[in-house]
Amino acid sequence: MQSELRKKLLDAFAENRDQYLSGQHLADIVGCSRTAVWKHIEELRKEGFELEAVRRKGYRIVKIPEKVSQDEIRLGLNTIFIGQNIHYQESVESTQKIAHQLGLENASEGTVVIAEEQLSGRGRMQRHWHSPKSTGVWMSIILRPKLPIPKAPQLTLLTAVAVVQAIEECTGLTPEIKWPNDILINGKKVTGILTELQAEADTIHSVIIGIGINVNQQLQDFPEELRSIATSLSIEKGELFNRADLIRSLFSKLEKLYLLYLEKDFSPVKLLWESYAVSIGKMINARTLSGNIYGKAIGITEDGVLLIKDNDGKIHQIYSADIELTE
Ligand code: BTX
Repeated sequence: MQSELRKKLLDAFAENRDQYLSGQHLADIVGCSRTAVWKHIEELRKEGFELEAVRRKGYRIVKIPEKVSQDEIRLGLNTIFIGQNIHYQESVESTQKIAHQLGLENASEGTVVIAEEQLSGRGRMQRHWHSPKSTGVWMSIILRPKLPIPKAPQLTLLTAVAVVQAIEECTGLTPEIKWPNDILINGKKVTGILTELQAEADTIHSVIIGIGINVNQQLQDFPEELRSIATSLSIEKGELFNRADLIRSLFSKLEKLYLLYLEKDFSPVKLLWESYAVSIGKMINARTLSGNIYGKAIGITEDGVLLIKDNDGKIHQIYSADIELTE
């Protein structure tokens, strides 16, 4: 209830960004007393919002804190379910871990866990994901599609498309996707996606999609070993970006694509994915658990499996691998 009121209040400020809204007007919109409005405004101030109060005019939002808590993200969020329920913490081991727990506790679809920093952020195969404080987007989203397990990798590709679209919208940069889950700008990794499942028998109970986006880091913020392979939106564009804007855009793109996918299956998403994919048509080396495969990446299947044609003309189906472009 409290959080419903807060959402209405923030929506009112978002819709009237540069205007003063009187206490009475806000109370009417939100459906509470003027004293309750005042209390919420005090709480927003404690969270770092700067709200100007002018006699006979009312309140106006002057500055939004550079944080990615529930309130900053909700300011102008236009989704139906993704991001409507946000678990925010300053510092966590890994947002994936918390999302898994919430997944088991029947958290609603679209619930998001988000943190300013991760102390043990993880990538695929238990690799480490560098997640320094307040410079990137470190979050996990819970989806509950009614799908058979083999279709789950499609959601990784779908998420990659949503991330690329959100980055395009917020920065004007156009990243490329390297199968299956790397998002690159100028050949360097700007985002990683980790899709994990909670399944019973052969049905998906929930899909936990972990997304790590490097936003405002500068080169020296990366450890030495990542400097030649990683980048951030700020390094590429030479400006700082508001992370909450990027997150809202991502939620909106992801929700649209996900609903399209549930209605029309993978084909429309596959087309979009292919339009951003850097690896298709190139000679690549795929390091899989059962060995290296070298050849031309000729496309992905309807299931999101990568097809490589080797020098003998044999076509290999790759379900999971690290890909290296060799040209
Ligand atoms: P991945 O296995 O494809 O990539 C991991 C590799 O990427 C590392 O071994 C390292 O070489 C490199 N790397 C580590 N940190 C960074 C970084 N910040 N930027 C660029 N390259 C890096 C990719 O796995 C999946 C990453 C998902 C991360 C999200 S963050 C929120 C959620 N919580 C969590 O613990 N993981 C996910």
